[in-house]
Amino acid sequence: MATEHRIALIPGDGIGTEVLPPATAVLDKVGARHGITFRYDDFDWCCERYLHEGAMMPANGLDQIRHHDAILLGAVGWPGVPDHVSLWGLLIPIRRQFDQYVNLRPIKVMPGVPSPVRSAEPGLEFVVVRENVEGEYSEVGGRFHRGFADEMAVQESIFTRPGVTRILDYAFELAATRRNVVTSATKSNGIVHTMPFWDELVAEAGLRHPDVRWHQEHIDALVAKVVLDPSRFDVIVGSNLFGDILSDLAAAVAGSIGIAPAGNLNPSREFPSMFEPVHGSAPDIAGKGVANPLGAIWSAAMMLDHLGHPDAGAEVVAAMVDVLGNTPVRTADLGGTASTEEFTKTLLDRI
Ligand code: GGG
Repeated sequence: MATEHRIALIPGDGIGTEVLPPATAVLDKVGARHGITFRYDDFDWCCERYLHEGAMMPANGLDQIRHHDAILLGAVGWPGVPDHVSLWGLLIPIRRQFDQYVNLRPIKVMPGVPSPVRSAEPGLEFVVVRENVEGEYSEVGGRFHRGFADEMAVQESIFTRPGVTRILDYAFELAATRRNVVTSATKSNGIVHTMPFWDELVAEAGLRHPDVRWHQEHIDALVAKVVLDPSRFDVIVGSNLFGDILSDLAAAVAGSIGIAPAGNLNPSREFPSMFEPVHGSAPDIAGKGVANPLGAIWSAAMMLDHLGHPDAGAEVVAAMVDVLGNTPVRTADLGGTASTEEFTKTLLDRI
């Protein structure tokens, strides 16, 4: 039976506009093989809009996309607009309003993509589960005595029992489908209220999931271990800030942040989930047609999984592995000379 999905496309800024067309081309091709059609609605919400109209998206923007089946986003951020303005004007309202409290970031060493870490063999994989709607990403705080010698800034973090419990349960349940190991990242020797609270809730989650082994690591020691021996990890769970930093680091360990995908998931499915490459808008290469589209394409594969088409998603990932493992075609971030278009064509030919 044919299935149609309505997808909100938000290319955003810089290379975001260059990597979404390859992702939709891949979706259309794999969709045709599986009886899935996609109807795309484009939203030009970006920093340029902010510069002209004073807002990254219209006041009713969230209402415009709340009934889509999913959101595919490119990248957010551009010189001339402070990063916190673009992030809080677009990405964060979407994550929060649609209760996308899980940021799922799989890491995989692909064949033919050398890792800077000697022990990271092709096939090595683990996943970072980032809490996505609270924690250190908070508007609570303020700037005081601006312009005076005693100027200061105060920033509060917010960790709630329901918010931390649900992300930990998600991580433990995910681990139960994998290698049964959760590593939790905190810094409870230095941050004395929120982080010990998180650690206590990890211990409680461990009691609810007795078959899953768990470890607690201070974030500083953990990043060193991820670089030195990534093979020891399976599911790493962390707060909004720690999960963000860890997953960029882990993507670099896997060879390039250009490949890494992310799903901002609303597990209850009351609202659409959003899929986006981990990389940003990359102003240094934007407009040159050389961006690696794999982060966006892999994110689209995660979207297929989420929409109930795991076979189609797996075909996309298999085609990625095929191109990287069996052809020399690469974009510049992976040491090649292929343009975004050439790379995408090679991939499409293998789906
Ligand atoms: N495609 C991801 C992107 O553009 N990210 C911009 C960014 O700064 N993200 C920070 C975050 O995910 O919290």
